[in-house]
Amino acid sequence: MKVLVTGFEPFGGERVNPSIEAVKRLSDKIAGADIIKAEIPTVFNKSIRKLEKILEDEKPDITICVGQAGGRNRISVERVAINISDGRIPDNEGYQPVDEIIFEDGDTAYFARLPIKKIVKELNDRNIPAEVSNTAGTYVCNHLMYGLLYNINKKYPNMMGGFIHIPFLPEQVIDKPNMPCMSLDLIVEGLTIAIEVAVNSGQSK
Ligand code: PCA
Repeated sequence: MKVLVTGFEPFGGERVNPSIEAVKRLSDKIAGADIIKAEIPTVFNKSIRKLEKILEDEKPDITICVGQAGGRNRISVERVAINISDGRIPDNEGYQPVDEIIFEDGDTAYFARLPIKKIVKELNDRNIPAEVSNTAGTYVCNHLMYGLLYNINKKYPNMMGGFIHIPFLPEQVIDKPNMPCMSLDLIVEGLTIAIEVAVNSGQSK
């Protein structure tokens, strides 16, 4: 089994993005599955095009995209992606869409194709704070999650896939009093557990 895991480049004035830092540190094999890692630009449209190219080349069985959700205090396993982009800030190439449809022929929303509740339960059972989140926002993370699920629905019906948001790293909140954070080690452990649960549920199908 092959699992693609993606992280984003830093954006919004941050020097790091915990998502790519954590993805880089994942083992190359988890629960017997080969782990393929990729960095995605924090740019509307280009992000989906890069993901589509990797899906074409690698044909993974499971794809999990990871992004930073500054302000959240736990690992958030996203339930749904919506067919709209509305940038609070410009992306890394200066583009800021307002209420833009992502795919004209796509559904209004797609649900994650991951065992989201099982993942959250396993994380919490192993003392890692986690939740199901009902919104991935309207910025590049929702955009990429929507692009992934659109491709799964249109082209790869047997692929599992979804999105996980993670908090800031401790080093990012030094200048942000009262802002939650999570250590890189705990994030890596959490993503590893999420992948294990997904791989095991994929094998039992
Ligand atoms: N987080 C952003 C985009 C890239 C990232 O890591 C988001 O939540 O939309």
